Amino acid sequence: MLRIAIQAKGRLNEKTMSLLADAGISASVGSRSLIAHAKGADVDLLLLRDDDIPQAVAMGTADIGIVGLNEVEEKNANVERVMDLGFGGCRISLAVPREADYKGLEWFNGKRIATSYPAILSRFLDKNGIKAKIHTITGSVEIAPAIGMADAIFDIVSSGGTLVQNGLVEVESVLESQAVLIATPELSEEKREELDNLCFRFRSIIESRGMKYVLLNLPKSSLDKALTILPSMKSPTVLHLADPDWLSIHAVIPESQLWERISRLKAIGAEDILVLVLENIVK
Ligand code: PRT
Ligand code: ZN
Repeated sequence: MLRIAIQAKGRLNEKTMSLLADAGISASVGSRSLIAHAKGADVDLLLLRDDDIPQAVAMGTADIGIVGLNEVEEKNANVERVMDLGFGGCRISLAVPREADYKGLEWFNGKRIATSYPAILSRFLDKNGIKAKIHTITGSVEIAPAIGMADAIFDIVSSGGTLVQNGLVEVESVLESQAVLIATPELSEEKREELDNLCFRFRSIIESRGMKYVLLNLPKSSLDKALTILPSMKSPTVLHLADPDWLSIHAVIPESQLWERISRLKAIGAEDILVLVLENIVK
């Protein structure tokens, strides 16, 4: 049985639960419970604050965990980084007041920087030979310069909207983060097998995200042109129809290219185009 530590509530909770559900692991989680047994899989979910997940996994309290890479790096936890999960994307950056005369990292010498990520920041400053004073605060880091608590901040940035609202400008991105799957360093052979199985499911789910399955009918004479338009995992599937002049084509297309490709296919005579949601790509 695998015990998986996940964020109890917060930004990563919903996407984590939906990834687990797509992989066949669902649990009804009561608002106060710390542990839940999953339905349909031999798995326990341990519901924690994200800050506590790296250590819980490092200590073996949980076998594996899903958490932002930023937390893993901050806690410097002794865990194996098993795979990137493709959600919860953000970066941790240094930002300074808009009016600052910023020309480069040396600006930070002698300055006070507010952050909830002192370990990552201090490693970065040391590496670059910058001597600054780190103020560790939890929550609302972005208001520190305006209230005179700090000269700059080091915080998570996603869209950048929070920085703009607080009159700050991002000057240095230090760590690119996303949700990652981590594992305790000494998994038993049996648990390693369960983990491999889970990774296999996660990979197929992640790969299929953003992909569409497209079926269409095409005049036989347009096949060569269609093959140059259609990307696919190997090459598109081409089937004969009862009408000898027509073919049925099946292909997997990234969502971002879908409409552009479809309009080019229509231009060469494609008809009856069906676009289907792809649940899994199993390789
Ligand atoms: O209660 P618990 O301790 O578990 O949660 P938490 O409050 O510490 O973390 P939570 O739920 O806010 O975030 C969990 C994880 O989501 C983080 O550790 C990151 O890995 C990831 N993540 C992704 C983010 C963001 N995007 C994000 N935008 N975490 C925080 N933010 C905040 C940021 O702190 C800043 O205040 O959003 C603001 C910036 O957003 P933009 O879009 O305005 O730039
Ligand atoms: Zn937290």
